[in-house]
Amino acid sequence: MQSHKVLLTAMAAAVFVVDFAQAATVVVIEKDRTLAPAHLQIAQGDTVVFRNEDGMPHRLTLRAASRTWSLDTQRQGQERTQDFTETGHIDVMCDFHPQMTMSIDVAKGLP
Ligand SMILES: [Cu+2]
Repeated sequence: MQSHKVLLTAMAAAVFVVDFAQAATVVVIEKDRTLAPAHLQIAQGDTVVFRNEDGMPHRLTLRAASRTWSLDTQRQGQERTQDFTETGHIDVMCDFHPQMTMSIDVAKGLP
């Protein structure tokens, strides 16, 4: 009985470690021609889901120091998922609505 209890404790500790190291997923909402939040601080390896809750299509372009790329056009209700594996600052803008901007800072992840 005692060894059973020790095993369960070890398993609980292992689950905690996995949870702690797991990358986070953050949702950015596109609504009323606005990206919210306007600024995001995430860690290396995190994922951002851009969700169009607007009544019009949007297409996001992301500019990092090393590259610029665009996500596929999003119609109402559609999502685009982006993983961020490199640290640094990224400016996000909608190609159709240039006033629609936000920024993301990717910090170094936990070792
Ligand atoms: Cu747009």
